[in-house]
Amino acid sequence: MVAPTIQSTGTATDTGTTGRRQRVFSGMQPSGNLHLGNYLGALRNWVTQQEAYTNVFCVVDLHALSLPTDPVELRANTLELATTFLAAGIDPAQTILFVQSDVREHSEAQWLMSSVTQFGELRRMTQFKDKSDGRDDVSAALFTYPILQACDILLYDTDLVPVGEDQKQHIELTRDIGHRFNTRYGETFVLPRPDIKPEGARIMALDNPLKKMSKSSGTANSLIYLVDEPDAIRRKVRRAVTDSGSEVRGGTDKPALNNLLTIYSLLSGRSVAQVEQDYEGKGYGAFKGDLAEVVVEKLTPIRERLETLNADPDEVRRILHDGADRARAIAGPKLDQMRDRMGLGI
Ligand code: ATP
Ligand code: LTN
Repeated sequence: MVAPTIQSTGTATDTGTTGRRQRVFSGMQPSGNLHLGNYLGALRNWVTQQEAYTNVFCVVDLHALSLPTDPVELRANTLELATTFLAAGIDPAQTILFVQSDVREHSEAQWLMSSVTQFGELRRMTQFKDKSDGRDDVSAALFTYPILQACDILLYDTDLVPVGEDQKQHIELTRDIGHRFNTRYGETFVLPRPDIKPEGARIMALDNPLKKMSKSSGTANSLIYLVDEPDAIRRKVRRAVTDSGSEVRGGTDKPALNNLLTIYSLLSGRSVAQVEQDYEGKGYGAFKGDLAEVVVEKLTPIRERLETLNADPDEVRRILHDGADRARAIAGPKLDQMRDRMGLGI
């Protein structure tokens, strides 16, 4: 039994089947500093679409426990990630921003949903295969991780989930198990769609355009962090690999250039074709020099806001606690409904 098929991209004009304002949910793990891939593939879209939707964004600290974590580091990373969301433009006045473990409904819902999830479905998840790398000594949490992610999404009657390409399979699983619950116990969940933009959904490593830019498997020169100082950004862009040839023109045999052109285009607001035209006859050197400045110009305000917000962590904690209260007010009744329909409690 599989949920009805879906399109992966939603638009701000979607009204959904219920006629209510569409709800967006997304989350990120507090597993270290955010990089340009996280920003262009996910966070930037959260911010730009904020006014068109009702939004719920979450720092998924429970998910971070699926790999070995140091408690002190986890707590610091959680605060830092939430602060980065705010610095990038998430507005707590219009958006619910909270820490996953503060809303305990997620963990309870996970157990309930694990009873409608098949072992074989989890075994097919490519992120599990990548992260476990064939080893048996990984945690059971790494295996059941997608059930918790499904609960994050389903508890909030989510219509759209803005993520990068690598999360598509998890959203499909969310639909499948949500649909199975609905069929078995009665209509309870909205089935969400992934919102994956065609551009920026898979930013590649600067030193290897065949691998995605990634926190956990990246080398120092493969990624640009949102908190990188201008000089570090310039150095990394200068060292980024390019393809053979000298013309600034993308193409199927130019993975490195395609990646740099995508980054330039998304950050400058100019289309790839316009950028190619701008650099006709100018060569890689000029292009990379300007690309570095485009990145510096976009990331500097975020880094500066982050520094300001870091000076008042109690204010960030207050925003997160308020967000958790608002999240609980939605997730609580949904969990009660699940329990009731499954025959739990007397
Ligand atoms: P890890 O390598 O530890 O899995 P990550 O860098 O891939 O981490 P996540 O925390 O898994 O990042 O992802 C956060 C969000 O950023 C997700 O929506 C994911 O799809 C998106 N994302 C991650 N890497 C990229 C990338 N290279 N290009 C575009 N989007 C990305
Ligand atoms: N699995 C995601 C993080 C994540 C998430 C979510 C994303 C956890 N819960 C709910 C969207 C919606 C990741 O690894 N990036």
